[in-house]
Amino acid sequence: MMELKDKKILVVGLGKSGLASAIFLRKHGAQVTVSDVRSVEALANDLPALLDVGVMVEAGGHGLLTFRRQDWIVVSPGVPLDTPELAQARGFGTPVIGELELASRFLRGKILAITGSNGKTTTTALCGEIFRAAGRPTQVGGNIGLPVISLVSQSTDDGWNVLEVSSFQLETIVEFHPNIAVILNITPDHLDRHGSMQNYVAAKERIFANQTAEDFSVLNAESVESQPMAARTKARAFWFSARRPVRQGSFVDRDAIVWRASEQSAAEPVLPASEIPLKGEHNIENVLAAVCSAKLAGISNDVIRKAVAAFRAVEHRLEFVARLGGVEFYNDSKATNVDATMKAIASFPGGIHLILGGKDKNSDYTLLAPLLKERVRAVYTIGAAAEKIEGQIGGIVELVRCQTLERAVDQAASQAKSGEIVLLAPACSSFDQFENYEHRGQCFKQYVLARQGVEAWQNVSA
Ligand code: UMA
Repeated sequence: MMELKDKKILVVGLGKSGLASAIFLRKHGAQVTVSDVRSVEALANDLPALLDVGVMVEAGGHGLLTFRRQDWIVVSPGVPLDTPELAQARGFGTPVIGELELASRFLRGKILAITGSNGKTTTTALCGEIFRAAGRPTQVGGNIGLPVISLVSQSTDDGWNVLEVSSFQLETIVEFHPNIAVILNITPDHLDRHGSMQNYVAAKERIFANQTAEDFSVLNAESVESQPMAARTKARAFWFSARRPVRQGSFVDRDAIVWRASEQSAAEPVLPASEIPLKGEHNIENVLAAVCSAKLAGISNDVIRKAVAAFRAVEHRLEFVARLGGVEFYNDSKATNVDATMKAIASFPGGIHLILGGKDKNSDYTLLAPLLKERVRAVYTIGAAAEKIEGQIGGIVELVRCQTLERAVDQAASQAKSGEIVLLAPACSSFDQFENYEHRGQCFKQYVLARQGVEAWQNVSA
């Protein structure tokens, strides 16, 4: 545990993580300053809660002086680590950690941590449901939306903390130590921040860094990075695969999800694949990873089977929104990279009207070409990345430049025929036009649902 009383601690970034960290630190007696690039006006909602408890706030930029003479610096996940201010602080020997690391110093109970480029929110939510169904005291948090520091006060020694962790959070861990750590998959994402695929993979692998022979690492047998990682981890490696049997772990055997406890044991059926209530092959992998984690935590097949069957898609992940005039609308606003968009497209046989665009993350959209050709009728581009996307996929499918999401929904809805799909799976982050991906997904749903009125009117006038 860290001694916080009277320590000078700077929190960088006043989003969800920064706010929760600052309040936690202040409650434990630290002298806290928060620094954010946003203006006082933009931060207005959060300021009273901080100022009332004696937290100092620097708004409108990070001052070099503010980063001096601190005992600790706690950075929010979205803050890049290579800024001059942080470099200066490190030069003075000031420890720089993230909110996940801070929280893990105080969190009680066991930790199941899940990372991956895609599917981590669904898998985390599903694991949370399975662990709860098994009667384990369970808290769910992390990148899924609730900062881990907010889980500390309710954590108990006999409980489980089921955490979604991102590469941003893993970059700043020091002692964070999950009992079970899962890497679902690694495909290009956040290259604008990490600089290279190698750095991104290395950040993800940090999830295993502090594990010991008492712990479990869970890896995807279909991922090229997995074998070398399994060789490096000190934990016991377990596997999951949607394609072939694994030595120990979970896999698909004919129509069943099965579990093999060790190389010497026979595989036992856990649930029929037909009972998985989620669309897309990628969700089979998510369920396999959740089954593997639950079995490693000693949960019975019967509990797992019931919890999986009762699970519903998480908001903004291939979420069904409405059927209007025979056209189905799906919100996959969380598809913030090319691989996630490919998985979303692959979940439908064809007839897709796809909304793409937002803030580019140095992505390669040409990778979408084969699936676009095969399954997509038209692409509707929005946001800052529109031009780059159009340049890379031009000539493959019909392109409609829409600029805004609202216009894209209108255009796609009017072009789609009965039996076809309108899919928001933008392959980009949302920050050019929205607060975050949740806000983008909410707006999409609002625009779609507003069309119910349009549809009703058209039916009457027809
Ligand atoms: N800021 C600065 N200086 C900078 C950069 C940002 O002051 O150089 C400020 C911004 O002005 C803003 C604040 O930092 O006020 C935002 O901090 P943040 O981006 O870390 O956002 P939080 O609200 O704290 O949310 C974070 C995660 N955000 C990111 O990783 C970008 C949330 O994940 C997470 O749910 C939340 O903590 C709780 O744990 C979102 C995300 O997009 C969903 N994650 C990425 C992903 O899933 O791909 C990794």
